[in-house]
Amino acid sequence: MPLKPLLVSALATLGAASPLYHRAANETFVFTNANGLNFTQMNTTLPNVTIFATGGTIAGSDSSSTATTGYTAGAVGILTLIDAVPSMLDVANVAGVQVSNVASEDVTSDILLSMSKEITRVVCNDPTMAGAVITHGTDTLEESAFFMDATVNCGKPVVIVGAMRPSTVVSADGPFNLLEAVTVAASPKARDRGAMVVMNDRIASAYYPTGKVAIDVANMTAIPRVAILFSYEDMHNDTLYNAIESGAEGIVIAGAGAGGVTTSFNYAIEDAINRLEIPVVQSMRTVNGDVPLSDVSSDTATHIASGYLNPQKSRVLLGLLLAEGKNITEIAEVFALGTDA
Ligand code: DAS
Repeated sequence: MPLKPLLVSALATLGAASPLYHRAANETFVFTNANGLNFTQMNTTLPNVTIFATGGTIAGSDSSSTATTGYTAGAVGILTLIDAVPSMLDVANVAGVQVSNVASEDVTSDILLSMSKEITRVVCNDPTMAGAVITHGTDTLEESAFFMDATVNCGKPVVIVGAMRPSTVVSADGPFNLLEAVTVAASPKARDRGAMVVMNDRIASAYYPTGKVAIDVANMTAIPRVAILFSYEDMHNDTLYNAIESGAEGIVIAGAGAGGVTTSFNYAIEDAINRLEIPVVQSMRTVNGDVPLSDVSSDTATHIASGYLNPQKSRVLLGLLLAEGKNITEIAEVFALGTDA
């Protein structure tokens, strides 16, 4: 549907484009909004959704149309991904923002912090925008989803989507996943549900248990380094001290059972907390489970139990709390919101 001239004059204020914005030289856009977002369609009866592309298999490419392994993740640009799903334009007007184009192992805290602020700026703070979609590799998708859940707090949907097969394979699942993600992000029913992951006909919550926090990143410039240490029989204390000496400002333990470490390592944890003032969160190396505070507490140090948060989500939360400037006691209070006694 062509754009109504009145709407164009009312809304088409050309803004200075952020460095995040990607615009192919040969692309034709019918509408650029006040934040510099470019739309290939502006149907005024449809909601507006912005897709933030980070890379991953959903943007993967290979010269063979049957290659489902060995392809390059994060190779195809956002405009190509949008063009591959014309039916998306029956659901929403979409703008694409190329945040990065990497395999998800290479998504950094800097990328997430910058993207979170951009989502707040161009989606949350723009009443004409319904929601945001993030295309992402699946390997670390839950970390980024958790980060967005904690830091984008306006009630508009943020939907993270990936794919198991690259965009160039004959059976690519990315296009349909992207259509479903945009459909969810455009829906009023998706509001106030936190960040969600949409793949393979399913909608999952980025943050499942209780104790959810809202963190304001507006004034943050960096996320402090947090190391995850894996617990095992014969675990050596020097892994803890080496991580701290290398610059870790917080530690997460992927503990055995309910956060367990060797007796000797437990003394090292208490030394790190009491003498070095480094917060140590005890999580679990099992795929699912709960670390209750009662299983890691003592009278001699402020232990922190991860509750239902796995090590990678605990790392994200601890980094954000450190960035807020919280001390060990305050950090322990936040983690306690999501733990059983
Ligand atoms: N290497 C993976 C990644 O980018 C591929 C995927 O998206 O599944 O996370």
